[in-house]
Amino acid sequence: MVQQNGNSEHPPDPDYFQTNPKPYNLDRQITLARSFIEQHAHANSRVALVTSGGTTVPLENQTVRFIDNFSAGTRGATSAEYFLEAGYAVIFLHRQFSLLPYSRHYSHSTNCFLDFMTYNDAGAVVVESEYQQEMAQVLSRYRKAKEENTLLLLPFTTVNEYLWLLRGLAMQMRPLGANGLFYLAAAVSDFFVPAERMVEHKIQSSEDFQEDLTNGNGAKAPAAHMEGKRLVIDLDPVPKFLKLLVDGWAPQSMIVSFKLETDPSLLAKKARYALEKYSHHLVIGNMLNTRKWEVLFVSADGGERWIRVPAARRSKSITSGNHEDVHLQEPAIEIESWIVPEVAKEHTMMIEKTKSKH
Ligand code: 9Z3
Repeated sequence: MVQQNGNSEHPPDPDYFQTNPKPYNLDRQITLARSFIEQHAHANSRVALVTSGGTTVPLENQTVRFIDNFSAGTRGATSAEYFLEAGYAVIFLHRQFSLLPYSRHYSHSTNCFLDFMTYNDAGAVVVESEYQQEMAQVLSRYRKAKEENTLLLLPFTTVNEYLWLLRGLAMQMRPLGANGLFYLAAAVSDFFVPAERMVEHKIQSSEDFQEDLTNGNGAKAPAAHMEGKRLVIDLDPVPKFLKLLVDGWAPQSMIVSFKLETDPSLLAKKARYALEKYSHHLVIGNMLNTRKWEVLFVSADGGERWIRVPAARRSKSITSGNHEDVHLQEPAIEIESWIVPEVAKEHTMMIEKTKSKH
């Protein structure tokens, strides 16, 4: 049953969903998710909701300008493949046009996808021989996911779309109980422009066109406006959705969040802080510059451990100038191939614990 606001067992949803508009295609996306989840719940399979890519914060209703969050979608798309390999069905909630499972091997690459192609003697387009073997493997895994209907792709762009979708999907996943897993790799905006403070039209940079700064209802100061030649942006905090997810939307699922930092002295502290604040199961900390080589697992049982892929392929290069620039080549192993089995193992333990309670 869908949790209603005001239920005394759980904190009510904040005003957020009353005051920020439901995305026009939400119902269609939730309907797709419902039948996907029903199929896998019926088979008693595990379902992972993998979030991926960055959310945007539009500055105008008819959006020309927006603020973006860093994420190519590599963590999410790569992890989704390993979850599928581990037997999970995957709902892939991703930033539109960011990396996707399987196609990631050929999109966004330094090679254009046409560089993987050639002509055979008969003039037909075929895959270059050097890519044949790897592409055959990727293709077979992709086809298996399609045939078995184990991968559902759902796109978002704005933080508002993301939050509505996350809430809607969490409610649909409830019947899965402990078989549900949330793997929150998306880079979600911490600040946003609430609908009531969003201007309708493109903000004019020219002082000659700045007369109308109201948002139409005149009630609240617009979040972005020009002061002379300066653009001033004043953002609200995004509600702490992780708290809502853990306590209200998906209390029985396993919840894994990622913590992104750039200052190494803060990573462990901030990851532990998040875990204690939201009381979920696992925080995976990563640094912007080393995220493909190492991650820090911080668990609810107090444990902290680094997972590092072999350092043999690391190289240091000295740039001209006085400072040393650490240049990291692609790692030899995809770190997600180690992260995901660890997460799945912890998920198994959680499921066992839940079973033994009943
Ligand atoms: C991450 O930390 C992801 O691992 C990355 C992946 C965004 C670094 P890429 O897609 O990058 O491989 O290029 N995601 C979580 C980021 C985030 O917004 N976390 C919130 C926080 O740090 C908590 S949910 O406060």
